[in-house]
Amino acid sequence: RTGRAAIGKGISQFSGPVTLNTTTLAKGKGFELRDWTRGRTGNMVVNLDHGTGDDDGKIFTSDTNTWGDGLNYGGGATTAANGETAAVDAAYGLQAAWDYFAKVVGRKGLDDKGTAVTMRVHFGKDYDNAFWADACQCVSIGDGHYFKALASLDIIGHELAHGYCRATADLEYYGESGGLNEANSDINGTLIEFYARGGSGDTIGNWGGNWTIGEDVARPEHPDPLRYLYKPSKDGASPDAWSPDLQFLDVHHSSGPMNRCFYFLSQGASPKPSSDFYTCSLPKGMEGLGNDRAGRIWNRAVTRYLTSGSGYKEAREACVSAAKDLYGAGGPEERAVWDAFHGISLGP
Ligand code: ASN
Ligand code: ZN
Repeated sequence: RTGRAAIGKGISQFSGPVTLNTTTLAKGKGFELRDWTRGRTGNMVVNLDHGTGDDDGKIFTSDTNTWGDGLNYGGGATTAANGETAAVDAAYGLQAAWDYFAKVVGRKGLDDKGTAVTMRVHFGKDYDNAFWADACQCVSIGDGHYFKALASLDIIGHELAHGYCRATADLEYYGESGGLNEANSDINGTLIEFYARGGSGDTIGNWGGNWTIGEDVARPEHPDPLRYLYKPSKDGASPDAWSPDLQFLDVHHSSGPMNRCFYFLSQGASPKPSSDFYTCSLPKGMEGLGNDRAGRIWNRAVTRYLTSGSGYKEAREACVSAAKDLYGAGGPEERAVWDAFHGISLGP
């Protein structure tokens, strides 16, 4: 181990001023973006400097332990601090996800063994995506072109949740299991955003969590989020309910019904249509459990019951079992699981 744990200050693009756990190097050598308080060998943020492939990148360093300027990186850094901004969001997002998994899901890192994770920023040129890779236990983040830098809390949470899924249910990335894999990432990405920002979820695009994915990285010329958990069909391609055709869709669309089911489980549904766009209606209506209970049920399903070939029907059984384990059979939690799945046309 090199250096000692230190506390730095960052100005992020998507979360304002943040505190970062960093490292003090030997005397006079400055600081680096390595977090010895999370990850057995220290979680790191590295600069790919537009590289791709297997490039390890260079860990971010600083003389002052102050990082970033909060401004979007527009295909080239305006200043050294501007080049650090995506690194600040990446470090902060990883901290938030790590703490969420510890406190809410009861896990030591993504694999429950505390294996360190690396965030790789400035991946490629104008790259409009971010992705998880198991081999390096790392997330790669593009600077974006159509989008802003792909470093918002929900997107980082989404990608890290792919690593968590790989270490647990390992849902195969096609057909219904692929839709559940994507939904697990959208659900946990959203829960991580709420964990870090708070809020009840009834504001869109404001400070505070929300039930959309990618709203922060959308540019004003085309401000739509990538996905809508509360009403997936708003993206023009995802279904709101389960059907046998689901298995043929792209996994980022077959995730829709599970996303909506989770929204119902947490936030409930009104029996009558409402003018509040976040309030979904179902003929029966239902009470929601809130993020804590809904998240525990979902994540117990993922860690204990779902397997690589599971589909939607297995997801319902898994969530019922998880609710019974955690809260007892026949209670409001088990009831809410049945109602939420009924809300996506799956079961009584
Ligand atoms: N950002 C995408 C995702 O995590 C990358 C991919 O297609 N795997 O779903
Ligand atoms: Zn994904």
